[in-house]
Amino acid sequence: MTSPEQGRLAGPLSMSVANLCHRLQPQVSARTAAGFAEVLRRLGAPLQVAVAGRIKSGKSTLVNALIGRRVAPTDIGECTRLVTRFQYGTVDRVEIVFTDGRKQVLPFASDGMIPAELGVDIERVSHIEAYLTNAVLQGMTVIDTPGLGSLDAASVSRTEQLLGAAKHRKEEDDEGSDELDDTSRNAVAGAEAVLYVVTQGVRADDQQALAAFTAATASREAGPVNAIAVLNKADTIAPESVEGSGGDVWKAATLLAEKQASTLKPRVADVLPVIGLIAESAESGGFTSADADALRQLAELDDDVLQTMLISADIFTSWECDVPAGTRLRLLEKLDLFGVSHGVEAVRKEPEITAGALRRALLDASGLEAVRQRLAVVFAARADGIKAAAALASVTALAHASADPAERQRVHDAIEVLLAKPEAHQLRLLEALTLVASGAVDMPEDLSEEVLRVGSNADIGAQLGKPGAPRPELAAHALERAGWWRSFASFGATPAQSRVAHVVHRAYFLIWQQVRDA
Ligand SMILES: Nc1nc2c(ncn2[C@@H]2O[C@H](COP(=O)(O)OP(=O)(O)OP(=O)(O)O)[C@@H](O)[C@H]2O)c(=O)[nH]1
Ligand SMILES: [Mg+2]
Repeated sequence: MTSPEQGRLAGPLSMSVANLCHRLQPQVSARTAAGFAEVLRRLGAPLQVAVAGRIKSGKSTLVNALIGRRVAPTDIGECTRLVTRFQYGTVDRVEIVFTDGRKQVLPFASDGMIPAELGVDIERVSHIEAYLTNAVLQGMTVIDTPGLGSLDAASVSRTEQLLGAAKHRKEEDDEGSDELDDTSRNAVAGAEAVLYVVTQGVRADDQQALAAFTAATASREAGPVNAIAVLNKADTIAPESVEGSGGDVWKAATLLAEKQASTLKPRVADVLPVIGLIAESAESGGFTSADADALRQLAELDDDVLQTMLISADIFTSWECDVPAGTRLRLLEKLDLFGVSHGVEAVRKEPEITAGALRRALLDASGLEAVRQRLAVVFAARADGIKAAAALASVTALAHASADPAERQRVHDAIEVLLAKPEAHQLRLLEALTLVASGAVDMPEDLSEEVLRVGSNADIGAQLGKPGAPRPELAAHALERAGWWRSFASFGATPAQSRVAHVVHRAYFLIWQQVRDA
């Protein structure tokens, strides 16, 4: 089958789901067929990653850092109350999408950002679509969301709707129309993965939002498969408040993040500390050579003086010194006190350091690289499974919503056939992975690690823990592990472990077949 979206499908399972939709389309009602068309469109699009979290947790700042461009308004303005989707486009363009489906082009502000104020009635705005040429967006669509826990009920409901938590607001009265009704729209509109932003305190509504998301994104318990969390604003943590930090900010952040990970379990696998503000400045061109010069000037100051200035933002900007107050304010906005202090240290260690190397040092200090890597491993490697699972959930929901029992049956039968295919095994593997990662099924640590390795990598060498090994060795190893897991499933495992073990056994078996036939 050839359709435009298939060239970009995430993998074999997405391909099977796409084929299912194509095949069924002529056999179902116009309304269901319209839903399938939407499912197909989404299957072919990059993974939809929502950046979610409490108000002012630094979501938009992190979005800018990830895209590598300061484009999402931060701090104030109407836009922080709206959902903005950043997707790849061949020309930079921003559109306001209204609730009635109408669209209006929105010119960029003079600083290249999406204007903070839209100049339209915000009550009638559904969301903003930003098409950008940045290459990162070819791999994923990033969705900036308004803060949860804000006082503004409208923006909360916009986010919850996007995350799939919305109640179906009204029953549709347009029976027979080809338009998607709310049920279908919600079924196909939910984000597929979430980057959850928390700051120092994890509260009840953080848990709630994550729970709502995981419940909505997959027909099965999804958990750590499609959610990762970051502890943002790591620079603002007072190390004295964290036992065992030894006064080190990053160590304190790491310890705190570990604690939060246990609180947020099983919704997320772990929590990575990050400093979004520094990452944004380093990645989006915000940190300039003039800023590097200013850091060099500050590095010349007497250390006692500098340490005093770094006690608070007020002292830093109001202290009498040779670096102009305006310059200091600018540094503070881009790096905050921790970033300034870190930058000065880098200069002192290496007085000849270039602006580029300084930018690189700041980026390293921000923790963004680890977040990117995690995104790549967790989301990119699992995109096929995640997208296919989301698409199947939508297809199921569309069938459920259908008034025709024969149509419902036809769709369910087709799904059954699909689930029996070898490529559908990765859905079961994702499920097993979730059970193990969340601790719902207890496994000895080395076995847990093995399950995670097999389930989290796209490359066979990496799945087998033997990257780059020759094929015969990979085949032999896969076969050996397949046998081991089969006997573990039969002897020595608890019933829950046994179910996981069967899935892992089959995963190894399929890997063995693949390597053997390659
Ligand atoms: N010190 C520090 N400040 C940060 C960091 N990340 C963001 N900020 C600041 O926090 C404020 C809020 O950042 P935003 O990115 O607008 O937060 P948001 O979560 O998008 O806010 P809403 O959309 O209004 O909910 C801004 O002043 C940022 O500069 C960080 O890592 N460290
Ligand atoms: Mg925001």
